[in-house]
Amino acid sequence: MTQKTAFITGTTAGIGAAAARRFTSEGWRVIGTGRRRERLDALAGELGEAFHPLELDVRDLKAMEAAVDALPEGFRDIDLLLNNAGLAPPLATVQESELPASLQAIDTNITALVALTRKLLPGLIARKGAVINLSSVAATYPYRGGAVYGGTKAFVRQFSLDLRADLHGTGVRVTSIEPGMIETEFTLVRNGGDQAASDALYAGIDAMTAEDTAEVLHWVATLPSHVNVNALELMPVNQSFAGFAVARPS
Ligand code: NDP
Ligand code: 8X3
Repeated sequence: MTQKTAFITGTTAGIGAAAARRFTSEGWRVIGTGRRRERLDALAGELGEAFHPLELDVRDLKAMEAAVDALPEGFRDIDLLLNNAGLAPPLATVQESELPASLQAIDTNITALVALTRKLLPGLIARKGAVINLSSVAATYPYRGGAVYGGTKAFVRQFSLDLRADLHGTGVRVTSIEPGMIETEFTLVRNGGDQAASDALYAGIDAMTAEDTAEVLHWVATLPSHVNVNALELMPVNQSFAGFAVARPS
C-alpha cells in the first residue's frame, strides 16, 4: 500500500495531536500545524520523520498559502485534509460578548478553514482524497452563550455538505464530524486558561477523549473509498439533551 499523507490543523493539543499520533502510527505521513512552536517540536521529536511541523497561525492566510506552496518533497501529495484547528469564545450572550473574541473564533473556525480547503482542493481532487471537518453538536443544538461558537460550527457542517455537492463526481469524500464533550484544552481556552473551571466542567462525566475522537477520524478516513460519511454526531454517554427555556415575565 502506498503511504498516504494527511494535513491536520491544530496538532499542538487535543484532537489534532491525538490524530497526528494515530495516523502516523497507522503508517501515514502527517503535516501538522499550530502556533506553539515548542509543542510542534516535541511532537516532531516523538513522531519522527513521518511528521512535518508547520508553525502557523491559520488566520494568516498568506503565510498559510506560502507554507503549503513550500511543503517539502514527500509531503506534497495530500490525501486527507483534517480541518481541526478551532476554538470557542468565552460563554457569553451576544449582548454581553466581547467582539474580538467572537471575531477570533469566526476567523479561525470559518475563514481559515475555507481558505485552506480551497487551497488544497486541486491536489485532493487529483488524488481522489478526503476532507474531514471538525464541526460540533453545537451546530445543531443551541445553548445560551454559545451563539458565535454554534454559528461557526453550523457553518462548518453546512459548508461540508455543500462542498460534497461541489465535488460531485470527483471521487473526493467530505465529512462533518460533530462531537459533544471531549476533554481537551478546549474548555481551558474557552475560559481564558482557568484550569479549575475546565476540571469542574468535565468532573465525573467520563467525557470522550481526544484518542476516542482520533479513532473515529481514522475510521472515517480509511473506510472503502466508495463510502462517504456525510455527517457524524458523537457524544459521551453522560451528555444528552435539555429542554427548551421558557420565560414568564411578570
Ligand atoms: P484544543 O484547544 O485542545 O486544541 C485546539 C487546537 O487548535 C490547538 O492545536 C491549537 O493550536 C489550534 N488552534 C487554535 N487556534 C489556532 C490558530 N489561529 N492557528 C493555528 N492553530 C490554532 O481543542 P480540541 O482539540 O478540543 O478542538 C479541536 C477542534 O474540535 C476544534 O475545532 C473544536 O471546536 C472541535 N470540537 C471540540 C470539542 C470538545 O469538546 N473538545 C467538541 C466538538 C468539536 P495553537 O494554540 O498551538 O495554535
Ligand atoms: C463543543 C461541544 O458539547 O462541549 O464543541 O459544547 S460541547
